[in-house]
Amino acid sequence: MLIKKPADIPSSEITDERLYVNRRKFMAAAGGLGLAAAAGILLPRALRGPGGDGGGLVSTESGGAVEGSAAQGRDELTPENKVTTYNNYYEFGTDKGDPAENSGSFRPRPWTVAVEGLVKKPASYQLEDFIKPSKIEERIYRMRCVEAWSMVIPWNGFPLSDVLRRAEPLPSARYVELTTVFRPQEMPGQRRDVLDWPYKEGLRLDEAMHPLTILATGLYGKNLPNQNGAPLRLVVPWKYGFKGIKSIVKIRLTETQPNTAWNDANADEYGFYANVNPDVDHPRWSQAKERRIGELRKRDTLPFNGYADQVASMYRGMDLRRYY
Ligand SMILES: Nc1nc2c(c(=O)[nH]1)N[C@H]1C(S)=C(S)[C@@H](COP(=O)(O)O)O[C@H]1N2
Ligand SMILES: [Mo]
Repeated sequence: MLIKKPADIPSSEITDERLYVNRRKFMAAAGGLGLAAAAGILLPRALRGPGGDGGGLVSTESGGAVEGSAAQGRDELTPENKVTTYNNYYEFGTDKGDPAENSGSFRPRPWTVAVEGLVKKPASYQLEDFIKPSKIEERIYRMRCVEAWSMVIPWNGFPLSDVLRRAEPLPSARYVELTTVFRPQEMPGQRRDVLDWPYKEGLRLDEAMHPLTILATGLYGKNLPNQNGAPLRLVVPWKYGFKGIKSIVKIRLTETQPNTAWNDANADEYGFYANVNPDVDHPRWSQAKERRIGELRKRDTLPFNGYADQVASMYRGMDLRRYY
């Protein structure tokens, strides 16, 4: 995220090279059939979207949402071992491999989540009471980091709106602030002043209530690995990855726009909205293209990460260059 140190650049280049080699090996093993076919993970034309009624299907080929070549429009799942070893989770270190390496002794259970602020029914939940297994569904989402790489991840989770409704927001509630656990004993990164701990994120209430916004409890059908934000993290697929706060302990409804960890650290580079937008560059690099982890060629970045049909209306009339 921060990418302040030039040293980060060579290290990410090294990672890229390794991914290419792995992919080539995989394709060779498949006799040229291709990565997804070999792994049996070719996605159906329509990705699974919100709700079970089919009304929210996210089609990869619908309405011109995906531009470019046919190859560009194909959404293959990012291999699980990439999803769990290429992470941003500064509580465990600032390199992509650090979270997988340094999060082994983090204890995601027992876990308590507080829902508080401008709600009729503030409450503190044990994880088991907070998560209703019957509500857990799979959501295959395209994810896009502000660093211009992307992945396609099968999440397991439930809509954030479920918990917000349960708490009964007061009419004055307009925003939701989420906070990561503070455990410097288990999180070596929190012993350094990389960010103002604990990590915080925020959404406008309508964004938080949107059916695409989920609290994820797992990926690839398993409990979330520590490095991906166990036991509970936010996933907002039309926003840059940094909005996806991990290991959440507090959800607070507020009247005013909450501070967020990245906005506090560098407001010019990381805005509150952070909607994926190919037309608004990060001050130090373009956002027009992205590289899917595991792929060689860059692809065009889509407005709202390809979810414009479902979310653009929330921003009608807003200057998205100002509210980036
Ligand atoms: N608490 C916390 N949450 C965080 C981060 C972090 O450093 N700390 N990094 C963010 C960034 S920049 C990204 S891209 C995503 C990465 O999620 P993933 O590792 O599951 O892909 O987590 C986000 N959530
Ligand atoms: Mo990110």
